[in-house]
Amino acid sequence: MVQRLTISLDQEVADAIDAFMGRRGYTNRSEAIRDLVRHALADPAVSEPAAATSVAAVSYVYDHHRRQLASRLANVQHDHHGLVVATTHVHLDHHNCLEVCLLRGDTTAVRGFAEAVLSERDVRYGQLNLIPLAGDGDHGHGQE
Ligand code: NI
Repeated sequence: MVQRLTISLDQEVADAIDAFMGRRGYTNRSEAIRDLVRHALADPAVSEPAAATSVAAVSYVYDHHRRQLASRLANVQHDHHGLVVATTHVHLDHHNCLEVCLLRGDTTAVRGFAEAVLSERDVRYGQLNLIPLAGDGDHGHGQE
């Protein structure tokens, strides 16, 4: 069964959808929006109720030669040392580094960390994968 919904969008959002359609070769707006919504709903950070604590992976690529970006990103991590469980750094080529930070802690703090890192100019392909933890982070590995 198909349901028809009428939605209102800002011009900016409508333009972004059209640009997305162009890049991916969609000819049908409904189809493009349906796929975007499906994708968003598959993200537990979107579809599950907000939890007080979360685990997350923040991944991004940056050019370590740019404006002391490497040391600024390291500073962000040190400022949130209680939140950062581990960081993996891969030297992709002469300029580019891929970093993945694994976080665990207060959901608001996790989002704040991701925003601080991903809003840095010259940080590219930034992505936050956030997994809410049920029951305050204790999902009971058996009875302890
Ligand atoms: Ni590197």
